[in-house]
Amino acid sequence: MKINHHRIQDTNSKDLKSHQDHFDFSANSLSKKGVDINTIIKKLQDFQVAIPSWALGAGGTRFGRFSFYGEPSSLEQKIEDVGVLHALTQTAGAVSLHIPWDIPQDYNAIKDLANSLDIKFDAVNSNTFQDQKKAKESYKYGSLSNATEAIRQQAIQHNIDVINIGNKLGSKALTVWLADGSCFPGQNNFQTAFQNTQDSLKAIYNRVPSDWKLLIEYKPYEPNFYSTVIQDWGTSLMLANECGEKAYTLVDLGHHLPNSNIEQIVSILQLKGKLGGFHFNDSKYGDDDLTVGSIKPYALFLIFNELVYGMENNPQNPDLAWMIDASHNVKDPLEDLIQSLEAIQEAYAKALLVDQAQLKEAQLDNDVVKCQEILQDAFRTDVRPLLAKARLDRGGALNPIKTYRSLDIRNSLIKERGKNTVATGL
Ligand code: LRH
Ligand code: MN
Repeated sequence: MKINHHRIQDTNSKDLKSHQDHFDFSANSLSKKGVDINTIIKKLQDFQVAIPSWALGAGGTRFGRFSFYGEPSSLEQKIEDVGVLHALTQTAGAVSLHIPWDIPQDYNAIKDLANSLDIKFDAVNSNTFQDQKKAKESYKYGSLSNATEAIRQQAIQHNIDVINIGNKLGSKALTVWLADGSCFPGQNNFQTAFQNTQDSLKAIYNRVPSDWKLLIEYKPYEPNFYSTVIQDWGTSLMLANECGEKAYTLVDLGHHLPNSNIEQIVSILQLKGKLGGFHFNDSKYGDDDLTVGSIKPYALFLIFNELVYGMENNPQNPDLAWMIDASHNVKDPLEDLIQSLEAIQEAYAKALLVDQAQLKEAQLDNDVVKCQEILQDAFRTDVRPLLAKARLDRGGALNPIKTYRSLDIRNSLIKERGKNTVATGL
């Protein structure tokens, strides 16, 4: 399904007047504060987030999975759904594939389809946390960390295969997340598991093309519940440093123990030039993969405040890979992703309103109250008219959820695909 831009403009027409009033008010009050609106709008338009190919169907847990029908049952249909998100939001201009869930059958056809929808291929993800039917070795007790060399070799070769697939699509990064770890004390030798992982990552690193990045994703637990080999940012950083300059850490917001100060982690990784990218989502307890900004919007704002500071002051850190990693148990996957994209844009826009020079001055004066006032003034500013303007000027929807519903897209997808299609992924 491809959305015709005129249909989006039609749905916008009813809200254009009220949008203009809101925008004029915002532009007026922000300009009075010396804010350069046009620069912010340009930065919002340039901020493209990759959609996870594994999160376009209904997610599920071990307790159950409830479909939304009309799910994409092929990579082509997944790319089309990302196209719908991008047409409405103008900020979903990339997709991140997960292998083997999304192995292209016809590379040229897939690339042409993505091109026609202005979708780029961001990082490709390997998968050594599940056994494939025809696989010779099992990853039950680990992959890159496994004590058995034949199993490590199979996992290394899989990552090399994923690089080759990404290369044919124009991707420029490989994301490695390992479930490797243990469920009980004594089950693993921590040092052997770490050393094997380091050596295996180096073998993969040596096959990473010169203009690519290797993104090493950490996670404290699940599916292992006693230890995880790449458990935290420090471990990921150590492994990235051991690999070399093309290796970086990947921060999945849901991969932190309760009350972790993620904005501080982000700040220091940028200072060290080793922050490679994000998997945006939100969570209340564990790796809940909930809608971005739905639980801790202020924490997301504080992370973007560090990102804006880092993008201005840390030229040693490369451009970041912006990706969503979510799972949808009770929401229409496309509506959930639209809300996540909105929350990311909102946090970024509010962070761009922070007067970093004024904040630095207040910090040097130890004026703690003023520091908080500067941050919260930005956080409490309604930036939604700026987001809408950024979308409108690029042909997007003033209100993507409203347009998604008034164009009755889910039912059109059900008519086209039926009720029994199931998307590959989580
Ligand atoms: C692990 C993870 C990783 C993906 C998987 C789908 O929890 O965040 O990024 O490979 O989800
Ligand atoms: Mn992730």
